[in-house]
Amino acid sequence: MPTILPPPHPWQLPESAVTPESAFLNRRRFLKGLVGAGIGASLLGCSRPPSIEAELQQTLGRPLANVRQNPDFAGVERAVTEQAYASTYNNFYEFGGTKSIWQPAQKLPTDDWRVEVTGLVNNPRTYDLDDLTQRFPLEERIYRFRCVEAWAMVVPWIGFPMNRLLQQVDPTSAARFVSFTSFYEAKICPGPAWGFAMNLPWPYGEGLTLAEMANELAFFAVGIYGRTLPKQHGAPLRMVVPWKYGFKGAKSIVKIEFLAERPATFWNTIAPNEYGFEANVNPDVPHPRWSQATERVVGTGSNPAQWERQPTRLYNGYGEYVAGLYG
Ligand SMILES: Nc1nc2c(c(=O)[nH]1)N[C@H]1C(S)=C(S)[C@@H](COP(=O)(O)O)O[C@H]1N2
Ligand SMILES: [Mo]
Repeated sequence: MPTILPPPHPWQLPESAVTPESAFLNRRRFLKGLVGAGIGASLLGCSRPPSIEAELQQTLGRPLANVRQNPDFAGVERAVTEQAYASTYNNFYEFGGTKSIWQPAQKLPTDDWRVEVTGLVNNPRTYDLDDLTQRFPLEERIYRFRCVEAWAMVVPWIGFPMNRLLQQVDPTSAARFVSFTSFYEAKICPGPAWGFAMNLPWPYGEGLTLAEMANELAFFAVGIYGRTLPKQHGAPLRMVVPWKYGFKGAKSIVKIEFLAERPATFWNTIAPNEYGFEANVNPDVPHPRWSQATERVVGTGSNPAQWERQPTRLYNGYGEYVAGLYG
């Protein structure tokens, strides 16, 4: 790795440099009670509207109707993360290299979104958003979420299993891998400040094996907290692969391609020794520069540096669904 390469994640910065503590205190104080989890959560319950509240609220999507709560994923052993945290503490490097990209990400253009499904499939096709949300019944799933940087959340996603789309496009027998490509336009996406000296491998892309995509946990999200996805979460369509580190979940997907060979992916291209292709959550496999044995639970206190630490779980706690895919 060249020495000029700054951190792809702000791992060595003190937390206070990434997310000013005062901002969190303010959000905590003003947004507590504003945002709840789940279908139909009211976002209007707060009597005092400071600017951050109004501004965050403007980033939220429209309420989604006809969403079934999937009883198999109705909750985990932890509380759902408050949206005031989840929707203001994000990774979306197209819009900057810090956790605080929720405002810059509003530049993402989402009108007339199209997703092209192509490659080794019998029924290639391009979907618009209505196709996706009307063709595939929407369900809510509460999933654990684990970033490779060792922070974790619990997120109420709304969307549909990847398996549904898989059945519809019908991969050929030659298909072994799937690549997922995020939106990118250089004039809209400044990238991280440290990226100026590097030719980053845009657009952001991720990949799965066909078997991983077919697993019942693999999910396409079009919503979160009862509404369509805000831009900072990867509107209007993003991947959710809860047994893998968060970077595997590409945001704002424009293309899905079925392939015979493993695709190149964004972080794996930048630093293959730090970001494997498989990237299953595993407490016993440390990142080269930090332990993965524990994780910080986002929102468990006003100071991110003091967020509660909990043990990391193999496959992020989803071994019963996915262990059979490996080994
Ligand atoms: N296109 C794109 N997708 C992305 C990223 C990104 O920078 N660009 N960051 C990834 C990482 S590292 C994480 S942890 C999750 C964060 O998702 P969230 O902000 O919705 O919590 O998005 C993933 N998907
Ligand atoms: Mo991440």
